[in-house]
Amino acid sequence: MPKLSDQQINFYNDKGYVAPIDVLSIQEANEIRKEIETIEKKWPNAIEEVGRNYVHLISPIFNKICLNKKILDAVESIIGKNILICGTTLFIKNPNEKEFVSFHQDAKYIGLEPHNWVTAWIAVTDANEENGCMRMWSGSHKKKLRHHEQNFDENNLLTRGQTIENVSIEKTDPVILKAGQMSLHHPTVVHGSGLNKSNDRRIGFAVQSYIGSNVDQVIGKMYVQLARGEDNYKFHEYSKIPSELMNKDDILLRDKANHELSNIFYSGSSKIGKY
Ligand SMILES: O=C(O)CCC(=O)C(=O)O
Repeated sequence: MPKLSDQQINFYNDKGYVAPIDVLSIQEANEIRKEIETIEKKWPNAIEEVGRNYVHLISPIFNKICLNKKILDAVESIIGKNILICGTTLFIKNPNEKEFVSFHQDAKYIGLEPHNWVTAWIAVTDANEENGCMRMWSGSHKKKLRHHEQNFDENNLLTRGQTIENVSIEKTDPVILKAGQMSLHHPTVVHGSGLNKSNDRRIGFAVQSYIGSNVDQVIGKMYVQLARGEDNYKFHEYSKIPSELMNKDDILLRDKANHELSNIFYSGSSKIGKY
């Protein structure tokens, strides 16, 4: 499928997300899982906690996904042809653990303005109601940013445990994806996800986010790559594409990028969480 159809674009504009979109083969999705599990085995902790961010700066396989033509074609339908990759995050929920993602809006603490950006959530494994797929509050992106409590729950996969209270599950749509499919979601759509009650891992790789070149970072600094088109604004510093897995120089840059990212996510907070 090349660009999104008019029907898909209308769905996104109306609901604040669109899914499922076929982007990777099952073999490609399995290759990503293998890459994750290789890193976990050879370099324990490298992609844990704050290390779950910017994995595309230390792994050519992840970097290649960010540049995938099918993904970029769909993203272009939403934000236009000048596209930067400004960050990635692995959202992993292991079986028998208690991880969840509270209902939140991405735009609340991320500092990306204006909101000409979109998050691509790529399913590395299947994501369904049993294993805690994302749930979207359809249409909630049309209202402004809401109040978020900062709960710092240890099982919450969000930095501050930022939470929009009293979202009723009935209002939300499950985003059910097969491994290799993706969803796209809007900066202000309210979304979250529950527990993984299955016997296998639920793994999502989020490009968080693809931004138009006109989008600035108003809180701190992010390291970007040009995915498509031109960057006439030059708001950001650039990172290079990694040539091998876990190259020492790439790790240093990734650590620096993560330090800057923490400054953004915890800006104004007296407490720092583990992510
Ligand atoms: O992986 C999840 O369940 C939530 C991810 C998320 O909140 C996001 O990609 O913005």
